[in-house]
Amino acid sequence: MTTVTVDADPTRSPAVVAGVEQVRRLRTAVPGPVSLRLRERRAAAVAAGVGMVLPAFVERAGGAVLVDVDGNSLVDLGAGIAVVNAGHAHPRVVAAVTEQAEAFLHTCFMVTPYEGYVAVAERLGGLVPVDGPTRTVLLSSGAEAVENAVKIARAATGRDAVAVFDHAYHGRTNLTMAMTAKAMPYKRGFGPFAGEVYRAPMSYPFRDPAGLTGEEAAERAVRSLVTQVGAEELACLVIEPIQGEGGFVEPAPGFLPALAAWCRDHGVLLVADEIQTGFARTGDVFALDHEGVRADLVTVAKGLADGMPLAGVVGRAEVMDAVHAGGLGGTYGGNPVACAAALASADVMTEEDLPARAREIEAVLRPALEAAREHAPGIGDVRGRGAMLAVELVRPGTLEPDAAEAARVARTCHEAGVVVLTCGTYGNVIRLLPPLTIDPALLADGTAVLVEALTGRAGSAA
Ligand code: PLZ
Repeated sequence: MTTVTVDADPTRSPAVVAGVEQVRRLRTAVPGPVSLRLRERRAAAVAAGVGMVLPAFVERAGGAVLVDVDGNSLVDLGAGIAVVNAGHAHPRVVAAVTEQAEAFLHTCFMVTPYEGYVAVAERLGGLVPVDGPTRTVLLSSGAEAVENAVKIARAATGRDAVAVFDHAYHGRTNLTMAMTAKAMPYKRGFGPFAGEVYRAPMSYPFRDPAGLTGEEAAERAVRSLVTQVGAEELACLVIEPIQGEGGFVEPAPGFLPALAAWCRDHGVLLVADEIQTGFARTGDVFALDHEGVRADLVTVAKGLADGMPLAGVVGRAEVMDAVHAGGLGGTYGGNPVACAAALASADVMTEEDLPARAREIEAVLRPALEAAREHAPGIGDVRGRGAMLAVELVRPGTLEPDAAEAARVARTCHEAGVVVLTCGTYGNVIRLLPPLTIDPALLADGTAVLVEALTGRAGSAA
């Protein structure tokens, strides 16, 4: 079997993170024979409803490299869907997890508390785009955080209705399915859904009429909500500052500030779902920071704990504390091992200046994607911020989504050992979410593979 090792700078030995060389190396086809056997076992034992992007079974991971069971080293430009922002198995995070696991694994914070949970709440209070004193509840998944944000907003306002947006993704539980826009695969057959959810048009510059400003798009959204339900019925407006699963839709400048102002004027709580955008991903600690917007409540998960399951709602103290004692919680919420990971993650984010790393990634990736347009007329749009970038693929010269082309590009990358994800209401968006600590040579290599997949020609990264 041939071994292909790709190092953009062969004069230099590759960086090593958590014992894993930061190179792409293919020893077999991807997926290889051992993965294919595991895929058969998976099919016979795991529910068919659980999706799979790339059936290469992982044995080890470090930095931005996944090593599979066939010995292939894959470049990870997905970070487990924007989770391992500090990189796979960051030594600080692993050490914190190990130390806590040796001390104790669980008590249930609602039964007998521990300092880690409190420390995470303190830390989050200093990070989130919320004015004044904050309070935090910790949970285990993003969907659970969104559910709790709605509970809190209803309790604090005495109102029922929830505003969400076209293309929104907020989770797979019953309420969050209702809040999520896309039927397939998230909703079809799973209703009836929770009520009192109203959907407004999003600012989507690529698909909006040319010249529609963020303020005008916000007016359009508000008009729709007022027509459907009326401001006085709305407990909260829930929005991803840059939409994730829905297609990395970045609203026009001015959209979020205008919505925030309208919410403030009408007693509607602004809930920023920063589950995918949070923790340095977009080049700021949170995506709302970009325009200086402040929320009443922020939902966090994913990058919060770099791979340990941890989520939370952080919000203005008087809003959070409107809930009666015992009204919030869960057996595992704020698990001590996950809290230890979160504290180490926050240290890494600050000490390694991950927001700056995200901006550096953008400085490499965006020009490469823009340059690819010349040879890939199907690239309708290049968008996103920081290390959350995407290309939207269309039939050349139209707005007609080309999901088949997105699937082809993703498959080509996967076969070459580069993990990329697709997204979008129409399934026609290739999204890039590399670990923020990705080795520059590895990023250059992964970018070159992607550009070649998009254009059909070999090219350099920049
Ligand atoms: N809100 C903005 O991105 C999770 C979902 C993958 P959970 N996104 C990845 C899939 O197909 O299930 C997400 C998100 C935003 C909420 C969630 C939900 O977070 O931790 O998956 O529940």
